[in-house]
Amino acid sequence: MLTVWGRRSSFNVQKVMWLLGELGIAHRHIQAGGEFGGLDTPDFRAMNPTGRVPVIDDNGTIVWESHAILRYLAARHGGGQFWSDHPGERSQIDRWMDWSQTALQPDFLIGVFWGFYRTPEPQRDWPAIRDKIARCAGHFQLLDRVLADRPFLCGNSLTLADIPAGTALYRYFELDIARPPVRNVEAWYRRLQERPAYREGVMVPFGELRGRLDY
Ligand SMILES: N[C@@H](CCC(=O)N[C@@H](CS)C(=O)NCC(=O)O)C(=O)O
Repeated sequence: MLTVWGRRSSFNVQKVMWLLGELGIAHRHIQAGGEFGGLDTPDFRAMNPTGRVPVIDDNGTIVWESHAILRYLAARHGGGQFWSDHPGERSQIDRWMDWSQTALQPDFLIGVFWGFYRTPEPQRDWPAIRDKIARCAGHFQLLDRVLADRPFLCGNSLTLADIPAGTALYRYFELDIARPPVRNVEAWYRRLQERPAYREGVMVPFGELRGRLDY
């Protein structure tokens, strides 16, 4: 049986839990990292030398790095549903995954979620937070334009393209921050919330992380 390591409160773990739910793969889940610890043991480091979650073991195939896991799961278990076999179509999906990891995630997860929510109030760097909130507004306005003529980032159905950026939506809309109206993104978020795998994997209350700078 497939095993996944990683605490449910981890953004990167949530991407994987969401896809596992979409694929309907029976799995064993081991909470690890944060308050659960376990990332420094020799056994864990032998699986993932970086000592981070998520990690999966799929009958002896060990994969770490959330996007590598998403691609592995889609290729191994998705039958072309979430990640196309066609190189051109696949690149459409890949570019949104890479954009999320290199543009949206640093500005939102590091800049806003860590800078604002996870940082105790007296330590908050407000000019930096305001800058990151504005950058995120720009990112979501960009997605809003893309979603003007399609229900999901790469067309009519959910693909891996939606997973990294879509995982950010729950926290983005829950945080007490200024947001521009982004009607198409809001409609996309409602569509994602209709999916049980999204609700269970991603919509995990995160109050325990408020003002907490250590993992
Ligand atoms: N680029 C990696 C980042 C992995 C990462 O930084 N994971 C965090 C959780 S989101 C972690 O393991 N932190 C240590 C901890 O939770 O104890 C990925 O996408 O998987």
